[in-house]
Amino acid sequence: MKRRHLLVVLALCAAFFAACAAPATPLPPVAPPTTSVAVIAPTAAPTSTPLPTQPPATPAPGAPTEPVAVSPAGQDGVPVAGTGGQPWWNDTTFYEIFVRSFADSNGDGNGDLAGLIGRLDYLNDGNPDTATDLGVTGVWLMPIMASPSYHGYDITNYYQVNPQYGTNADFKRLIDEAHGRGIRVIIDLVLNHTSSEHPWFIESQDPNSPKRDWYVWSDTEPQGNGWHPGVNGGYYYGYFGEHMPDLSYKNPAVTEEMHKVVRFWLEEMGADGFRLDAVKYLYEDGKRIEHLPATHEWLKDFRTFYKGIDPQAFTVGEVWNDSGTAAKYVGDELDATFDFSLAEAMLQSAVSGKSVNAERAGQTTVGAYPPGQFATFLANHDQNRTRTRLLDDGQAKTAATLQLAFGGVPFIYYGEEIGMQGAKPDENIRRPMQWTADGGFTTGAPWNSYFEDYQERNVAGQDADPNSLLNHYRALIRLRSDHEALRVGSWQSVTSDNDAVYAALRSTDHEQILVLINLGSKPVSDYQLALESGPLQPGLRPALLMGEADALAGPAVNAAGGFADYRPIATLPPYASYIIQLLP
Ligand SMILES: [Ca+2]
Ligand SMILES: [Ca+2]
Ligand SMILES: [Ca+2]
Repeated sequence: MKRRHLLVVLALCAAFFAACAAPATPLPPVAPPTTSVAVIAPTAAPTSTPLPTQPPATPAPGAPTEPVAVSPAGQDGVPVAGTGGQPWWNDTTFYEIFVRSFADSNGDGNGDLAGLIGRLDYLNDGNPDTATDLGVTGVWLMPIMASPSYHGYDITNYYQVNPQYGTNADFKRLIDEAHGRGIRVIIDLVLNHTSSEHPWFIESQDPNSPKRDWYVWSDTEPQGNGWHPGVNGGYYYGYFGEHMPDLSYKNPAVTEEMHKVVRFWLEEMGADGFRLDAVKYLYEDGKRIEHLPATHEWLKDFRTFYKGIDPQAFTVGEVWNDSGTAAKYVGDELDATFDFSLAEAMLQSAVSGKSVNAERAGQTTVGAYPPGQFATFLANHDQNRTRTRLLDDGQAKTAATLQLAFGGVPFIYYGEEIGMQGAKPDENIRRPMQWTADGGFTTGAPWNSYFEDYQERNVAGQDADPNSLLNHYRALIRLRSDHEALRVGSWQSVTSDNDAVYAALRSTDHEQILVLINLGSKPVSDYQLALESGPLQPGLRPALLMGEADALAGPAVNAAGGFADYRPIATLPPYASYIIQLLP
């Protein structure tokens, strides 16, 4: 009860922030609030009233007094508390954190939860009146459970925080501190395999142990990859290597145990959901190792299980495939999956200076998933860093706009917002966060060295530069939080006759926004935009939410609600991002 209440309060806080935060750029008349607005102070303590239907009793001073809109049921019967009947995660901008590399509180060179808590104000200070924070409203923590490896994807105890990162009490404190700032916390959950040092697996090495069939064993060496000899005979399956034996989900005891783990993190530890690692590999059958029907069936049951504990809990899966394949896991299985194809296409458009990749992939994504139920990103902890794949900060800015002005649930990999660099091997794409010209990650010797440019490229330096990549990210995230069309609006590709110009229309019943980007390194004057049909009404007045222009033209709306021969701004400078609200 208490937990559900906290979530609702969080959702109300998010709505409050969205309604009250000032736009990043002062502009001509802003559209009236487009959502029914919660009236509650951001830091209000939970009251005794269970929601979801009751408005909070005491309005914050000066807050609007419209009724609270908490939709009782979403598209699939799951309670939602977000804009336009969408779940809360569509109102959220996430930030992926490798705890070991983010902030070290005790000088041992390893980042930890206390260090992360100390840096939460950088992510979101909880005060809607300040724009000096990044403004993210969710974090995904890469694995924080006990593990012998630096990365943590091989777990030895699913019920204990990695002692190098802190204690379970530290995690609960992180949850409190994050929630107090309007930040939700999801954690990596590794279901497919454990560490070979997990007590379950050590026991399983004994052919007569009751844990033997918790893992995938064969008496004889099977054909195919991923089989490793056991110390007491037999061969075990470990797709990701001998140190990561696959659990056997044919055994109901394994499912039961993992349900216990999920219940523990949701109920006792207060997590808001999970990023599910390597989820397409759960079941295997001979040489078939991914996307097995049994995996899909398991995830359907899993959904029933975790939504039964917390209907607001969020799951996002790693299914590293094309959009259509990844989307098959969404709906009655996971809440969302990461869209790897879209990420690749956005980077391709940014680096080539041509809009075609992002436009086509955008259409594919929108067609493949239930509205908004996909996670966007540019690069994650398994890929070369975004800035390393791009030529300069200008391209990093256009890539950021492509992502954050798209729909879905955006995730930003830590350091991406300052253009941190790094190419594989993996340790080099997971280096310490570059806070200051001295590094600023630890007072001791960092577990891994900073990237070589940390003295010039760091948070402190970019904080002071209004044109920095960091401040571009801050502005984009703030606009997304302030404008429902950017969060949950439909996405329509707008045709441009110049292949360097990307344009899209984002619209809800209440708001229309045109996204316009010059992806190229040269100014563009010869371009015309066209939208065959759309939701527009004649007489729209354009207002700039991002970008600078001497003059701004509105579209001549046609009978089908679209437009043709539209050039909102005479000349688009290199790598310029414009976000234009179309007001009635
Ligand atoms: Ca430490
Ligand atoms: Ca703030
Ligand atoms: Ca497996």
